[in-house]
Amino acid sequence: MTQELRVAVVGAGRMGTDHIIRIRDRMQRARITAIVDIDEEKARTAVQGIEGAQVYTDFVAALESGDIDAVVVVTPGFLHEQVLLPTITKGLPVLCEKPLTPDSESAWRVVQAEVQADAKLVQVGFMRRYDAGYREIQEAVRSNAYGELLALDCEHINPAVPDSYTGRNLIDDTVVHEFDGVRFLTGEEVTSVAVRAGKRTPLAKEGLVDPAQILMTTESGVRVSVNTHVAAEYGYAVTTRASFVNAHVAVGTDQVTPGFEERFVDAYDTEIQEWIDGCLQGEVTGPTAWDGYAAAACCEAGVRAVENPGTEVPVKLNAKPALYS
Ligand code: ISE
Repeated sequence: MTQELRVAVVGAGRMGTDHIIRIRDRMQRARITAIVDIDEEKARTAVQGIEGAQVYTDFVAALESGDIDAVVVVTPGFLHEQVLLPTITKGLPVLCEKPLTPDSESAWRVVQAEVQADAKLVQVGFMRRYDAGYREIQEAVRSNAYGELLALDCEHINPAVPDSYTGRNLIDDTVVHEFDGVRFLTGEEVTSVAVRAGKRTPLAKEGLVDPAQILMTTESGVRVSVNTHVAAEYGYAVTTRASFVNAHVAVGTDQVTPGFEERFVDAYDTEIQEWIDGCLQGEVTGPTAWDGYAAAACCEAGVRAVENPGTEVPVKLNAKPALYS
């Protein structure tokens, strides 16, 4: 068994840099041997202080270098597939920041590539599964400590979003976390999505429903609401209140941070360390390509719902391959 995982990080933007610093300074049993970015300057800046790491502008060259055991992909979502497919063919584990890919058709191609390889190599970066509060709720659901789960009421607040952010991104960049979170907490698929619009903040980006309320239903009928507000200026906040028959559990209610990096720093650290240790044992234990595909299918329904406020849109899923059972 390898004692130290040699990691290539693909993408040296905001989140890529965060993961590079995390692996460099805080993770055990891993070292970065390659940083890949089409912008060579960015990669050169990110590689500073990392002994022995090489800079690449071409991912395939890094993959073929013989110097990496695993890959972390932190490029924009529309570039994920072109990194994931050759990595799966090569048989290396890969942690892919969310979303897996921008739509369910391309996400399904990733699932099919794993089925073909007969190996679960991809882990999707749904870091909330590693958050202590989320794990507390999931444990309460699993143990039935307070009776059945009836409803989840969530807040998802961002201080600001980039100029390029659209109604589609509200769903596939922001609410994608709740789609996965709901699947994680309930152990069920989301069956439908609807969006309610209301009074807009004067700070809302043109054409954006902000705040918005995203409503979901799960297979057993758990009712979910997610209040989004992405031009909040005052900070970043993510809360979840789980209502059970005999009690409620609320998490994140007293946490307002400048951004998601601070709010989820512990979750990211746990996520990446568990991933490293799993890779060294030859297994990927976190959210799979199937989870990424299912979230993409929810996003597709969500985008239609955001375009048609008030309409309940069903989530369409292909049958789950045996690899993920
Ligand atoms: C960002 O990429 C994240 O992952 C944050 O958690 C989310 O709140 C934000 O909306 C996304 O842009």
